[in-house]
Amino acid sequence: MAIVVIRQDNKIELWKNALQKADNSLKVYSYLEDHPKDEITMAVTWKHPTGTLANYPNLKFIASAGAGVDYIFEDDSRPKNIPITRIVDPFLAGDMSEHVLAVIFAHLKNLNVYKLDQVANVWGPKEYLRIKDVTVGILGLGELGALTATDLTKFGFKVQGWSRSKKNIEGVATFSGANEQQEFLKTTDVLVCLLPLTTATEGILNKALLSQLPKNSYVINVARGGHLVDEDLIELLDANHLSGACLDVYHTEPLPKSHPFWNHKKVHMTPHYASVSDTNSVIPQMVENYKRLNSGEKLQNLVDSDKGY
Ligand code: NDP
Ligand code: OXD
Repeated sequence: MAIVVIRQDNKIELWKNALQKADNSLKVYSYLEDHPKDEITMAVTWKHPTGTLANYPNLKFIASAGAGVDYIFEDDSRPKNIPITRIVDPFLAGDMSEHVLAVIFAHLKNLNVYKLDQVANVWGPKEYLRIKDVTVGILGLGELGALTATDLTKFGFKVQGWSRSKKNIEGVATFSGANEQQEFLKTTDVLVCLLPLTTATEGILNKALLSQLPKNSYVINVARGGHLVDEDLIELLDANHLSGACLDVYHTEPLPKSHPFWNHKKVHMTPHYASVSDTNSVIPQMVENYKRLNSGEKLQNLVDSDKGY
């Protein structure tokens, strides 16, 4: 029984060492080194190269090193009948909430526009927004969306959220399902997307949906690039229906240099780093799940394969 770490960024050794340090009885390999493939029962992965999960004949479960699992479902060659787990972690949720708060405050006070003015040597005072006049609407009221919503209420924002099933969150107006989406959108000044990417949510941030927001609304996508129809966003920004957008995630990452977002004055970009799994905090849940796997107990933070999240 052994664990393989599969990721394509420069954090593979960090994860391998952190797992090993958490329990030195574990056998942990990087997928890049020589390793006994038939011994591997758990794969700890983040955006693995397509096809790599199929290399392990005795794989018993796949642990996503992030909250999202869309990239696992996209790999058709993955072993299909084994459990998938994901990260649920207070730092991951807290870091996302802090990111969204920072973006919203920058929007209220025009900070990104002033940065452009500064670069162009322009002295251009602009009207700003007050917290009490702004309603933030969050698509997705799960681990990250619910905390972000609650934190926003503490600063005095009016907050509402939309999810698949009805929620009850203190101080937050909640909407659910297709029937209540229009009502949610028409009073949302700042829209934050914190949905998982599934067949049901792909392309949800399209012209039909974004047009229902009031004029001058602002859009924040911190979920997945696949939620957004890029051309529709640009059309609504250029038509001055939307006042701006802040994006952390893209269809292709890194975003190709030729993409129009790079030079669009109303698009503010961050490089998919709104919130990142902290090994110190999340490794214990991975080790616990490995132990549960070996003793036949139910795993924590299981993904529902039918729903895709
Ligand atoms: P959760 O699974 O905890 O929450 C998902 C929420 O979306 C739930 O409220 C769920 O509703 C709702 N939802 C799902 N499908 C639909 C649908 N079809 N219609 C309406 N609502 C729907 O996810 P997390 O909060 O942990 O994470 C959300 C996403 O954030 C991740 O999947 C990932 O893509 C992204 N992320 C981005 C990061 C970044 O750095 N940019 C970092 C971490 C995550 P219900 O509760 O009823 O099931
Ligand atoms: C995640 C992410 O899903 O970092 O955890 O995007």
